[in-house]
Amino acid sequence: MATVKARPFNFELDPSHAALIVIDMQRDFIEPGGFGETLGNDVALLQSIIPTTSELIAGFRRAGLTVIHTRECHRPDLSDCPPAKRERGNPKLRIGDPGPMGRILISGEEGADIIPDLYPIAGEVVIDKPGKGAFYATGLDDVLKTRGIRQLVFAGVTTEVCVQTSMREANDRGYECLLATDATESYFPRFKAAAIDMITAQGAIVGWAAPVAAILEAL
Ligand code: TIU
Repeated sequence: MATVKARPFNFELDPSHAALIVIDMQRDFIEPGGFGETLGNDVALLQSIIPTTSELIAGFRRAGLTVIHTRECHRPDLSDCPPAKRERGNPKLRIGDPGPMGRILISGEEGADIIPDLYPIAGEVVIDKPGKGAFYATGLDDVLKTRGIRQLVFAGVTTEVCVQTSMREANDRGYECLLATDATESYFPRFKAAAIDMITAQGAIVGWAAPVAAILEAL
């Protein structure tokens, strides 16, 4: 066990049963011309966490621990994209439309892939997910159970959408969840702060939160 100084109280990290989950660090959310920008967001905000997320991934790799990456994306025929998701709002481009990085949020297109700075290395699991949560309609739970994983450290984007949804799904499945606060970001700074507060309130009702340096120190 290794103690991580965390909110709302210390997290006892058991490296032999822990994995890092990096949520949706895709070009479509972080670079101009992708899904995030078509929704009307300033994607530059998300770029600030690339160095810290890279350090966190490197720390897990150095320690020989499991690193899992997710990508929010859909099949080219959109058969796994509910019309309610595609038709929501008034974006410039919808899921499946052609954009500067290929079709928006479609598996296999440049925009749906993970940004080069955080690219998975050989042997790391990449989970493609059609929803906001990483467990919905994916094999993630099986991957984790097969490896004996019981604790999950979360990084990625966006804090209050795909990260928080995935943490809630994980918490309900019995995983202990720790959010890396400077390796996650939102298009809305106040939503990030509120999400961290919600997750850690009521005695870590969803999970714990700690900066990357505290997690690396414990590793
Ligand atoms: N990955 C993820 O968070 N998907 C989103 O659509 N996030 C937004 O904040 N829009």
